[in-house]
Amino acid sequence: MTDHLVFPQLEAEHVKMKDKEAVYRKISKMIKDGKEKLQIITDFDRTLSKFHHNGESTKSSYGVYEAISILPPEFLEGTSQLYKKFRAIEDDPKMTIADKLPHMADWWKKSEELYIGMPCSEKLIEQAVVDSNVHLRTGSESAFTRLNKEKVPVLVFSAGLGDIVTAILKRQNILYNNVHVVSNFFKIENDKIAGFDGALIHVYNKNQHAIENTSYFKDLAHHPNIILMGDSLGDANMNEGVLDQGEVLKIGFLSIHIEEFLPQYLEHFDIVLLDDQTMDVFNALLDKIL
Ligand code: MG7
Ligand code: MG
Repeated sequence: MTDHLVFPQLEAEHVKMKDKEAVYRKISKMIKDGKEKLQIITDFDRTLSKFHHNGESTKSSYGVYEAISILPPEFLEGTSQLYKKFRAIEDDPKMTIADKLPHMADWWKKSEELYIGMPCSEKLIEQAVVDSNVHLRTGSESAFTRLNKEKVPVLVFSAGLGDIVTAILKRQNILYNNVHVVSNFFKIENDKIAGFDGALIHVYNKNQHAIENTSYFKDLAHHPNIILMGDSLGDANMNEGVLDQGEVLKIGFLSIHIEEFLPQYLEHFDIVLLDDQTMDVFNALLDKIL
């Protein structure tokens, strides 16, 4: 029964739940089923990475590439104008997902047009990651190390730049072989970006893409229990491609326009963490399940 389960981390003031009973019930079942039945699906930008660090907002994987100093001014000017226009829409608490969707598709498409022809090599990406100083949430590394040790599959599902995401995970020494990255990877020809491999993943089509990419989930049919983590409302559906789902526990990180967004986040996520730049709740869950 759920009343035996003690979870001080869930009782903290910044932890919000629409249905606490249901959360405790799901966790109890996940503990009972154990690590063999578990898989993790997580977003990257502002989920595995921090939303802010020392008062500054953390660069997204796109932002890491755009900080490369040798890029032509037209590219920097173009991407920065797109960012100004579209980031405001992405973060607008008054617009619905349906209102935002065409704008986000537009942003990713216009951005791709600017990226085509830009330089790219493994060395350039590595250097960009070193220079960018992206901070992962406190406890991300230790969580990944434990998940690897216990052989729990982890899907990093990102609408950002796959080459950058992969390079960051590699640099942090957490690109273990239980970690799989689904994202926008560059098509590279003669050290130049020729476009992206496959259809673009943006913030609000992660559900469709999950379904299209079923070979990953097919192999994981024996891992029906899912802990999902994201910072965008669009992340809440990343589990849609999973066949035969068991318990699904969704954790949402909310760090801006908190009051305005909270009701929507409570509808989409089981647990909402307000301005929490750590993986403490996730690690506490792993303490119990692994
Ligand atoms: N994001 C999405 N796009 C861009 C872009 O072209 N430039 C920059 N700097 N950021 C971008 O992981 C997805 C996140 O990446 C950002 C097309 C969005 O804010 C999105 O949440
Ligand atoms: Mg994100």
